Amino acid sequence: MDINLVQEKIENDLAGIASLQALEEVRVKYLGRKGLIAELTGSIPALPVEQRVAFGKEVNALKNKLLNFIGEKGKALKAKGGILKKNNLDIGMPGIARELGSIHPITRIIDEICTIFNRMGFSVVQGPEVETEYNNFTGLNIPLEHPSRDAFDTFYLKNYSKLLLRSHTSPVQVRAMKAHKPPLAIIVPGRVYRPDAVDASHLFMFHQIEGFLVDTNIRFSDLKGILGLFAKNVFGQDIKMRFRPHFFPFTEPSAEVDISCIICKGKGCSVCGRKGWLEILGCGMIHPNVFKQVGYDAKKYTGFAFGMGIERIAMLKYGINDIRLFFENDLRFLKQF
Ligand code: 2NL
Repeated sequence: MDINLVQEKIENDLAGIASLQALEEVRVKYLGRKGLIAELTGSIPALPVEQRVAFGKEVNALKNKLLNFIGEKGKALKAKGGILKKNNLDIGMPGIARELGSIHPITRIIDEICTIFNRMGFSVVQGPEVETEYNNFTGLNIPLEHPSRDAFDTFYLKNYSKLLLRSHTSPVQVRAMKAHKPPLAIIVPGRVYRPDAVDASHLFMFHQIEGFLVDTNIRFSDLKGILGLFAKNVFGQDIKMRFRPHFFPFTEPSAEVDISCIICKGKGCSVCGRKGWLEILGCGMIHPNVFKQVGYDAKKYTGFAFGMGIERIAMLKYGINDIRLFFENDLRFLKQF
């Protein structure tokens, strides 16, 4: 038997050992009572006399090498096990999977709409939810006798008769116009509050995005162009759009904007009430009285403004039929966005 070949084989065997159990198996295989070293020692008497001493020395050297290696390897493996034990670390245990959150559908729509207007040069501005009666109504040309000023339609703060929870985001725009001179292009997302009874299409709190643009020579056609780009970006390039005359105290002329129904493509279905059209927002040319309130020269400047309810846009876009779903924190609903 060639001792050198045996040694090579043993070295290969030992190299891959990673556990005390595997090491013990190798020890038995080579050093055990019926192991290789015992077999080699047993073969000595059968050798020619002149070879016995030299062969015996080689077997002995191999045995010592093995004992030495197994001893060292055993120490190393035990030390490694000790560290794992001390830190109470079980590297075989499955990890803790962290659940990923997702963006709330209302936040998602706000981000999307702000990005669209941002690309067209509008700045995003936010403002306080507790407002003055002046910023919420008077500055917007809403007359004293207007029903929206009634305590049934606006939350007034107890003991602060001039303060209220804003019923639309327009007061932020009044603030922006008072703070900056034209040209100005701004959109305002945020929460608004109205004392409505809660049902599938009403809440006492919801979200709006309003926008306006003021400069010299701004015309209704500019408004149509901007809103057309906006609606196509949100609802798809193939939608049609129509403007119906309407009335708002803060714009003149005013309009409500419909898009062709995204469900039935205008044929008429239950979502659009068989009309083929879905109302998405209100808009108009800013009333000269608003310009007067904020100190702009109404002869020099013109501008447009628009406002929309975010929940309504989200419900149309995602096919949601109950506004309450947005605020019930039911993960089965929220995880879909
Ligand atoms: C709607 C309609 C609208 C405005 C909001 C506005 C703001 C200023 C001046 C003039 Cl500071 N107008 N905002 C104008 C037209 C319509 O909202 O149905 N919103 C949900």
